[in-house]
Amino acid sequence: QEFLTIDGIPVAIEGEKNILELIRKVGIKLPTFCYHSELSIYGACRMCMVETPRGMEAACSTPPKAGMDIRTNTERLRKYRKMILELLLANHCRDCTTCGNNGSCKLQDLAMRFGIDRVRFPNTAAEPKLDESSVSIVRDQNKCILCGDCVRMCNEVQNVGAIDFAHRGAKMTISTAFEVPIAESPCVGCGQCAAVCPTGAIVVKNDTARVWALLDDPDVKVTAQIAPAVRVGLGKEMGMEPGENAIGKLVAALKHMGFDEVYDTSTGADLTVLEESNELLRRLEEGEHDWPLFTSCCPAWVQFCEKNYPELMGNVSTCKSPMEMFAAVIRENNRTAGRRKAVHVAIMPCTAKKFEAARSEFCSGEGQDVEYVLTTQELIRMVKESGVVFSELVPEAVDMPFAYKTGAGVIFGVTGGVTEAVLRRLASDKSATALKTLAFQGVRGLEGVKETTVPYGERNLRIAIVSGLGNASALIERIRGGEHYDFVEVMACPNGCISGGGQPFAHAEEQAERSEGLYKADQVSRIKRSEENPLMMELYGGLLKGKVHELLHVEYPL
Ligand code: HC1
Ligand code: SF4
Repeated sequence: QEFLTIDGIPVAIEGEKNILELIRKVGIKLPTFCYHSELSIYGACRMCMVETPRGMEAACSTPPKAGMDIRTNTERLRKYRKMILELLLANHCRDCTTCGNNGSCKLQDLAMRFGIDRVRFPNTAAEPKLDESSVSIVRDQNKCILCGDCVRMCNEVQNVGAIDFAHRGAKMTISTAFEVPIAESPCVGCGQCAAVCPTGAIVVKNDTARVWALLDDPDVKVTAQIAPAVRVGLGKEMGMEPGENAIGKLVAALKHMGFDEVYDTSTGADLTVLEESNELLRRLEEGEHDWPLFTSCCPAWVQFCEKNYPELMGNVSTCKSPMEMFAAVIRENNRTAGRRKAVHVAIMPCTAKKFEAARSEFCSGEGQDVEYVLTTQELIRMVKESGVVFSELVPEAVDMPFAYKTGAGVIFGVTGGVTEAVLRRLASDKSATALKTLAFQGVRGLEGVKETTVPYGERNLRIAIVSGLGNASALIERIRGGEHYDFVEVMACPNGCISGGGQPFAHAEEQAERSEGLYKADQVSRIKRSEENPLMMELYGGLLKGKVHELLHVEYPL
């Protein structure tokens, strides 16, 4: 075993890539702007400098060596860190109280932590330079500190390449190609750049004011649906444990804020399971299709496919996403009941859902089926604004007539969940043991690429589950190279919706807790298979009769 010392204490080296990981392992919160373990090392911000006998070194880009003597908190380092912060603040706006990232900004946080009470240099910050062209995210170049986290996320993890560094020296910025508005770039609105941005340079588009206005209108009935991943994504800001399931409190909070009826998107997911399994079965019976069948519930993936692999759009399931299936059913229910003006709002972990809601495919004569999408971050803001103490709310149940859901619909929020739910539907053995065995057949876990083979009748179904668009691209290249898959689940965000761009930012440990939270919710669900949801039988025998195609399926332009 090899050791080095950190602030005089011997620490074992256990395969860490850099000394930053070792320092954090022993519980020292070394500051960084540009370090994310899942991204390549950039070493630009210099906040993680430490002293070694060789001098000052950036901890993120220094591999550990036996015998190293590392100091993390010397007078020289403190001065150095303060200087970096002051220089950043010298050309950064100081509108913290009105910034979209107020309270979750690393620059603000570190300025406070290192006691920056004045900046010795004149402020040269330029006026805000907003790009509001996207329905999902808003960029303000003048709040950018050039850490490059967004660029590496968009290029390395998502393989989208919508943004990059442009110009040199003091003129350096992050830009789209030819500086076109972000909505005209290859961006798919996944929001992962906003999730890693340490300042307010990229934030989630804020629709809270519009929803408040709606809630105040007595002539409008406002309904809501809550996505699977939202319930486990609230975290400490709402007084919850990481990954704690807060669905009951969420319903109570929404009711308090003025929503008339609140439903669970998991009910919509049950519809998706039934439709998607039918589609797969039909394709298997017909046998002449191009393979595989790709899932369609993630709007950033659908847009990525449209923009980059249009020839594969015929392989993308015709199922609407659970959010849109459910919204169409709710609209139809309101129509047949002759209800007063009704507007539907979806609470999602996802920034791309804002784009999905606005697509013409999901609009009827009455407007968008989902009028507004609020991300988890926006919902947290609204709850805080309302004054409700979330942690003290008494949990409430979702409303009739759509109060039934299954565990299968809840696990949609984590990578592999859609596949597991579909396989539960397809399995001929409906025993509890078969259900448990399925969970151990390679569908669970937070790896970016999972593969499994499941027997079905005479044949074996080859299945791939990918999260992160970079992983999707790599798999598509293998499929183009001749590899065969029957079914492929794609979620654009690494780990699936639990890590959606609209969720509060979470490190790997908290993401694992969110995943655990959804599987626990499934475990305590009385009904675990979508086809056993009593509401499904009622819907197919009633409201959906003769309308399955119209309400539950979509034709994206090929
Ligand atoms: Fe998702 Fe889905 S799982 S896409 O990640 O299929 O956003 O949570 O609501 O629609 O159900 C998101 C989550 C969500 C849909 C479902
Ligand atoms: Fe790239 Fe996603 Fe950000 Fe768009 S939203 S710039 S695709 S990371």
